[in-house]
Amino acid sequence: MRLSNYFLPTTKENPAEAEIVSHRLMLRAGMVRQLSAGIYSWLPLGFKVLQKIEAIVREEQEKAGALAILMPTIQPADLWRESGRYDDYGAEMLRIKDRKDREMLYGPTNEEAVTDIFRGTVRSYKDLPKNLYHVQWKFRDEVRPRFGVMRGREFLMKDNYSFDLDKEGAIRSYNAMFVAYLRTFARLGLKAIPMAADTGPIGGDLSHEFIVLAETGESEVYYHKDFEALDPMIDVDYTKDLQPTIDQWTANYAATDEKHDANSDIDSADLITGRGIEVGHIFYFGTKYSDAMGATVQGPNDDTIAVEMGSYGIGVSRLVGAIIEASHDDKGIVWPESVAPFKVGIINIRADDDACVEAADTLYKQMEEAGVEALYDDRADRAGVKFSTMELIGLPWFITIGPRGVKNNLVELVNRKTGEKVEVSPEEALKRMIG
Ligand code: P5A
Repeated sequence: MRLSNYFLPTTKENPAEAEIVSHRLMLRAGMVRQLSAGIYSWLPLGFKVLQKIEAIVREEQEKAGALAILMPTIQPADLWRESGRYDDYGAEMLRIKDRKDREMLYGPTNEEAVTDIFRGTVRSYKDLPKNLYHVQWKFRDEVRPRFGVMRGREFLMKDNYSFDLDKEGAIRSYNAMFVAYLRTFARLGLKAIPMAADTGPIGGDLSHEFIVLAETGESEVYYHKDFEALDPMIDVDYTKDLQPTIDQWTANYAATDEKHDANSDIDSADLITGRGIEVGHIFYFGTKYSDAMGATVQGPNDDTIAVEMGSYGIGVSRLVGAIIEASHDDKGIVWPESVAPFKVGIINIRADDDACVEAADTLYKQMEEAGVEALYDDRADRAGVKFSTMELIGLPWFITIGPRGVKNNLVELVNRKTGEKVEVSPEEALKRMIG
């Protein structure tokens, strides 16, 4: 992408309304624009990151056996009356009326909607287990929307729902999601710590939050001092019993919200206090919704069985902010490669020098042809402006092309994270970006 053709409205000034670093950097890097309190438009750079995160979340869901569907954002109030949550949800729910005066709502979550699909389509225990996911916008009229996309009113969530014949099966589904979440967050370059949690308005008796450590996080957590060294179950066989690994893992390393959590085996001397951002939350709630809404199947002995359910959420739009909180420096964002909007930036430091323009154009074209995502700063600006833009938007690599290097067939390859610089030929730079 040539920057002259792109839409990257960056700013130098710190926006006054932004209290935390990720919000400041997202506004300054031209990733999002606020349309109304807690409601954001996503500009090209921000949208690209959002889509990359979504793609990784989806891949890990598919690997764990979940099937993609898409449910609507608008739901009828009557469905929520069946579960009893229409009144429970309170002022967080955005309630609307259609032209026929029917009560509708903008979905804050989809347990009711998915249970409705299930009860209308699945009849027999032979069709179980099933796990359905979607990635869809939600609306929660938060009392205090803040921190940009981190606590929005409209936000993008990956939510999925498991249906099993019995509790044992439901726990298996829960465990598979537990592991899928660890893998998802690891691929996003994050260390996310599971923490036993309250179930709140979703309900149920088993639940874990996944917390990314960040000073600006809204929750206080205690976690094992060796947590950072843990390998989050990178290779996993989903057909195996995951319970022993999860038990061992949660007993020894998972975070708690109180220093002396009864469920934790962690020696209090090994606990570190920190703050964190909740990027995911999983729930097992048994037959809460299937009982209330009549989601039953015919069992093996011709009996009628209410299905055992769980729901699992990842804050996809919140993750954009959480990743920046976890990965930035005083110059700007430092994207992990897996979600970076482009892999490499190309800077021509002398836009008025024909040889430099030609060298930069050529390298950019070769990157395009090789399928390397490159952002080419071909503007007439000063080199300093181009450097600060690249540092601000945080691409993992950038390549600078100047008159001295062009004479000797050399470019400078810079690693955004370490600041390490090497002089290599353009061919070598290209090779490294492909590799
Ligand atoms: C699980 C999936 C649920 O809603 N029902 C379906 C369950 N869980 S949750 O914890 O309430 O939300 C799941 C994740 O969504 C993100 N999230 C938010 N992100 C941005 N702004 C918000 N206001 C917001 N509220 C929740 C969090 O990452 C949460 O873990």
